[in-house]
Parts: sequence; structure tokens; C-alpha cells
Amino acid sequence: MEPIDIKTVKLFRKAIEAASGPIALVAHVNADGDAIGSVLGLSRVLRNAGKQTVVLAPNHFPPYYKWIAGAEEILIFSQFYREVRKALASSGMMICLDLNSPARTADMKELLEKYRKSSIVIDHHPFPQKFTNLLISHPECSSTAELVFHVIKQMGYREYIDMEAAEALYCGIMTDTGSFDFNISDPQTFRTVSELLEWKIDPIKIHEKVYDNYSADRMRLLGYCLCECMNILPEYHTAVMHLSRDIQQKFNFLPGDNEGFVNYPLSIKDIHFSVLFTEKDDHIKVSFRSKGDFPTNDMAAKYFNGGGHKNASGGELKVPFEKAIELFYTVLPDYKELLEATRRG
Ligand SMILES: [Mn+2]
Repeated sequence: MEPIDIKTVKLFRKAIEAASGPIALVAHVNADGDAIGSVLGLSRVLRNAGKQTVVLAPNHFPPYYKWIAGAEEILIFSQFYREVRKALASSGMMICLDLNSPARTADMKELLEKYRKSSIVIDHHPFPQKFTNLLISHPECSSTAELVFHVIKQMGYREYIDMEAAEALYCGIMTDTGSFDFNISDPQTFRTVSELLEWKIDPIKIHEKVYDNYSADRMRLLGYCLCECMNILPEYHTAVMHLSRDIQQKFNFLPGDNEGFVNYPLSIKDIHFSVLFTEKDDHIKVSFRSKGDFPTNDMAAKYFNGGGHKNASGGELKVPFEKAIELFYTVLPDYKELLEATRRG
């Protein structure tokens, strides 16, 4: 990992200490383990340092992150928008984690854009937008949680980390690396993990809580999806999966049930690029994953109103389900050469 700018870290610490009012920590829409682990881990550390905090998320997050300390206190904008509005208005500082543009908070976007007190983004997605006073952006870092850990240490707040904070940060690193399957070429990541274990956290238990906690319906849906809804395009080294509302209903779909589906086709030999289309109430969600050097975020940004990392990105369209899939098949040939030249990581 590149060194973190010391000046920025010093200014961040100063801002925290000068904040008049609770410090608001904000996660992105459809928060994942890294977003939840980062906001709750840092919030816990700040509380241990004697600060007041409030944790905000645009919408509900999957139930298998509810065991993380502080999860029950997260204020959900889609449900409690007045409270979230008030919390931001009375806060003394805003910390945005695992997101780098207001749009990543969906309907909270305006609140972030209008925020006038001191603010910071700590994040690892490429192409950060400037909307806060301070920015700590490290796209080369495995996860925001890992970055947060280094920032905490550089601030001189290491002593405020406890087991619960270490668990939250570990969860962020574990989920954003697919359980240490990708984004793990930097030895620093393993040093971070080994250091987190010093707080006596139980990695086996954490893994179980996140990954061995699905419903039977979700497992059957996955089986159905792989069997009936996966199209393999060998000439493009690509797999396309689609999950329509009809199929979701058949398996009593709950939010988060399709989490991780898009990763499965990448374990097929010679498949470098995997795509999942999920039909939502009012839009189509598109998820991209790749192995090696194929940049999924290029297609996500160009055609699907999205973006993200090279190997993991996504977007959404407000068109009929079939149209979204059709668009993908139309633009895929433009990437044929790139897909053929792709070396797996
Ligand atoms: Mn992340």
C-alpha cells in the first residue's frame, strides 16, 4: 500500500477533536461488509476515544452483518429520513467511508452535497469526486476497512481499538477480498489481518456468521440460477446470469439473497468475466466481476450508469429487464479483444 499522507491524517485528527457535535459516519447504498465494518469499526474507536458518533446508511443492509457491535444503532435513511436529516444537521463532522461520490448514497445524495461542516472521505474506489474538505483515497488498498485501520494507527488512536472494533474491521477486509481470494497481492493486507488477530477476534466465527448464515431458499435459488439462468459464452470467456422477479418470487427472495452469486461463474475454467442482472422494483441492477486485468468498471461506467473497481463493479438501468440484457450482448463484442488478451490474476 502507498503511504498515507501524514498532513491529511493530522488534519483529520484535528477536525475530530474540534467537532462540536456528534461525528456522523456514512455508508453507501446497499452497504456491504466493508462499508458496515468500516463505519462501525471507526465509530467504535471514536467512541472509545470519548467522542459521540452517529452511524448512517441510505437503506437496509443484509442481516448477516447485524452481529457487528453497533449495527443495531445504524440509522437507516429509507426508513427514518427525518432522523437522519436531523442527525446530519446537528453533527459536528461527517466521515464518508467506502464511497467516493454523493451519488453512492442514492437518495441521501443531496444531504451530502449540502453538508457544510468539516468532512472527509476515506475510500479505496478509483476516481474520487471532490465533495469533502479532506480525502484519503487509496484505490490500491484491499478494502476501506484496512485503510481505516492504518488511518486509526497513524492518528495515534490505536489504543482505542478493542475486540469489537477489530472484528468489524476484519469483517470488512474478509468480505472485500472474497475471504482472501482477490485483492490480496499486497503483503500489507496479511500483516494487517495478523495484527487484528492480536485483539483475540475469532476469524472462524466471523466467517461463519457472514457466510454460513443463509436460508435454504437462498441456497435453492443459487442452485436454480446456476442451472437454469446462466449463459456461458466461451468465445468471450464470459458468463451471464439473470435473476428475474418471477424467479425471485419462486424462492421467497429477501434482500441480500443474491449476494455473491456473481462470483460463482468465475470458478469455471477460462471464464474471466461474470455478469449478473437482477430485476428490482424500479430498476435493473447489473453486477460485474472479473479475474486478472479485464476492467469491468469501464463497461459499468460507459453503458450501465455505474462504476467501481477493476475486478468488481456494477451499475443500474431503468429499462425493461430484457432490454438491459440485450444492451449487454450488444456491447460485449467491443470488449472481445480485451477479453481474449486477459490473463487471470
Ligand atoms: Mn470496499
